[in-house]
Amino acid sequence: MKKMIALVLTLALTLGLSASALAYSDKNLEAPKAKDVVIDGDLGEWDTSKCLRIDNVNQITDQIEHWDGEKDCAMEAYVMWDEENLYIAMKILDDTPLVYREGFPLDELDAVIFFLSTDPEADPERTEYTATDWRIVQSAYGYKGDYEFFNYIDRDMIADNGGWDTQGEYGDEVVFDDYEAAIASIDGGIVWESKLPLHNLSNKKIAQLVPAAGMTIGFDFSILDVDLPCPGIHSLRMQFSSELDGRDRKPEMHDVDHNPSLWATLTFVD
Ligand SMILES: [Ca+2]
Ligand SMILES: [Ca+2]
Ligand SMILES: [Ca+2]
Repeated sequence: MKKMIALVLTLALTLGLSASALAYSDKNLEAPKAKDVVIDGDLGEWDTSKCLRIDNVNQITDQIEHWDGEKDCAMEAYVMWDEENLYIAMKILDDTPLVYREGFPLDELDAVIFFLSTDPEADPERTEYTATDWRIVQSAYGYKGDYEFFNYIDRDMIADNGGWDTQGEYGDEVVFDDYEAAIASIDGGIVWESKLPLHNLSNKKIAQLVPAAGMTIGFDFSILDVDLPCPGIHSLRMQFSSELDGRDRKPEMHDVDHNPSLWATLTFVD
């Protein structure tokens, strides 16, 4: 009888766990409505009471041996919205921020990645990207207080990408129209403020997302950190939705690059 109970419990636990792991993570970020945001690297006009944090060892999905704690790599991110745009700001702690080298793939440098679905009705249990799932890599190059920004939108994992193909994979490219960004140095890192017009994530086949209060979408966030770019060195990677244990970490263990059901969520609020 005890064995039977144990078996039933194990089964229930297994089913429960696999169900929750395959319908977005419980982690959620609330995005307040934007009012008069100026993209200048100063977050004085932002509501920073709602934030997501990436600062925990459980969130490392690659190169755990290269993490020296929060001073090395950690971040807070904030999102705000209006009907036409997402505003995304980050406070990044990094002892050597904005390591960039021309010709390197952006995901082997200092970068951040936004993951989002532009379809609020998308099935949270989907285990493959669809045309309305986006993996957007952002990086920047700074020299004497001036910054250049680069976007890379990876669509290679999507079977039917709706005619919106991969762009910016070789770096040194601003893919988005009307994209605005600004960076300011802070103690131990940087503040990065940006505006992403949502018309960029649409075309004749892919409807533009129009945020509204109360709407929830699939969403996630990565930070990549490298402090010395050498060929073959991969960045340390941390993922908002990840809760991995142990010292053996590979991105495939929490494969948000291919499986949106592992993502967290974003809720638009007033
Ligand atoms: Ca500002
Ligand atoms: Ca670092
Ligand atoms: Ca770095």
